[in-house]
Amino acid sequence: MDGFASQPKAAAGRSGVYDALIVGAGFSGLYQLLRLRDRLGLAALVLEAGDGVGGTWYWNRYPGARCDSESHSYSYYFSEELLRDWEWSERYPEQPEILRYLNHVADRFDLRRDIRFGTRVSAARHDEAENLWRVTTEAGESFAARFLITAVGCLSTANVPNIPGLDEFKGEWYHTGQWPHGGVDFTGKRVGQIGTGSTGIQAAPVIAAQAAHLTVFQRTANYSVPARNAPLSPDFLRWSKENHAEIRRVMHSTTNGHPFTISERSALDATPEERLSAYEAAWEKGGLQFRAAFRDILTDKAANDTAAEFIRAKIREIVKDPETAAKLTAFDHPFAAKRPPIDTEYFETFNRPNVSLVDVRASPIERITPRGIETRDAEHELDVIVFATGFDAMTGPLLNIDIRGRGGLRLKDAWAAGPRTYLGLGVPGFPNLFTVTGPGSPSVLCNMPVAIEQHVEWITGCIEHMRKRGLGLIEAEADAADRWVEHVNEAADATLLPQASSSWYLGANVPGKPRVFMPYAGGMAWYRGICEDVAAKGYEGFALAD
Ligand code: N01
Repeated sequence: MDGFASQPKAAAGRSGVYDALIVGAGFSGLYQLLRLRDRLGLAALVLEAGDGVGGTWYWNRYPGARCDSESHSYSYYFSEELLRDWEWSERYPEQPEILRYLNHVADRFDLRRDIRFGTRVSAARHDEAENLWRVTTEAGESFAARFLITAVGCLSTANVPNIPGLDEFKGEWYHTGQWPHGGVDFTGKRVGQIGTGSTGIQAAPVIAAQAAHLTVFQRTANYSVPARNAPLSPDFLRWSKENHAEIRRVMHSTTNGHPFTISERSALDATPEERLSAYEAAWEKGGLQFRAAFRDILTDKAANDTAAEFIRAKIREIVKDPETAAKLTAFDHPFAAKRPPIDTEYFETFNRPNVSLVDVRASPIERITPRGIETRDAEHELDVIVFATGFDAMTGPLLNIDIRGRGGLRLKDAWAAGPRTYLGLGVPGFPNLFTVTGPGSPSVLCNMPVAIEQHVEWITGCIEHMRKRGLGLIEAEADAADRWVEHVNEAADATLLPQASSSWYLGANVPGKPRVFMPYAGGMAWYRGICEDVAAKGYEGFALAD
């Protein structure tokens, strides 16, 4: 095939050669399919491991699973009709409601007919002679396409720590990211939960309300701010429907793609009284916007200390047992240097008589026994273990597929020292591969739908550009990727984010994973400008060919 002339749909079906294969039917994959198929008229197919749409939200069904972005911003903004159709019920959308939303999108735009469910991609190889990606699935099926677009999510590869003895545990165990679809009944059970990240902080209060006893195993004390979830009022719903353009404008103008702006004031310029009053107001308001109370919370350690101290004092006020409060506030990193959770009565949960906290930094988990979890100092008898232990983030879902580029180069080898991309969109040595929200893009530091829409639209624009010019090949240049990786590091170093040594942003939660700061911390709005500029300059930093 020379150049790039779209396959007629029926021809693609017969020959098995598509214009584009998209891996994953979550927020990214659904929108990518819609753009390529309905806007460019391409033959595109989505391959999805699950039996339904939803991606991350298809798998993460753990108790309390809810998004930390506010509902009215956790939506696609590409369609006014879709925005008008859909009504969220609460300030933060709960997992079942997000799944209903994504199913609604799939139905409304008739996407299912181009999605193959129950199809897990195991390998993808670039065939240089034919300039095609050849994709194989776990079941042994083969597909081919000019473009391969990964829409595999950033937090989709469950990280179950390798603790000796798990095989011998007589009870049940679950990872929050692979939760049984029928749910888990904790009634009368002694439950142990390992992990106190965003997931664990959402799950613990809900599990505690049902279980006979909950033991939370905490390795790193985590900050959290009340979410203040509540039903959305008719006034708010009306306001948000009448102000889509303005909400979109704010989301597109800010660092994190959320519908609120960050204060222009320094925490250090405020008097102690002004600071306290700003933090009190932010605490009352709740949610991720707490960190927007001052502009330098994420860039200046002294400013950050003021926020950390405020939260520490709040936790001490809430938690009645001083020893438990001390464990919960023994922070080893600046506030929000790890992704800051928001919660519904997380700290209050430790006042319940059926909840206890084990500090596994002081008394590490040594093994899992048939009866429970053994730490250095005690054996905790359990009926259920919940691993809220996070994900092999960002690179995990990509490296789980055996992706091979030019000359058989394995992505695993190309990234042995850490991910190396250009804009988080392209990888040198891997022509015609696009990575939606890939490492090196703002992705997880941004309200995800905002990051996803920008990537999908950029990729679509790029393919359209190639088609108009009869070009069939695009590949990130090695020196452009080197410069980008350097810039990603500089952007991270300008913040306090790399100071959280156990953060998954750095890959530090997975033993043996290279410690490289993966997401782009320079801000979504800034990044969007860079991508637009690259496109305006004829895709500068990418090599294009027939
Ligand atoms: O995972 P995490 P998560 N022994 O990696 C602990 C998004 N998210 O699923 O900090 C003992 O943050 C680990 O301890 P430590 C969000 O972006 C979004 O909670 O490494 N403990 C930590 O406490 C979030 O950041 C929503 O010392 C072990 C926890 O497990 C991301 O997903 C909701 C351990 C893992 O925390 C990941 O969050 C939920 C071990 N061997 C999540 N291994 C939304 O609202 C790990 N831990 C959209």
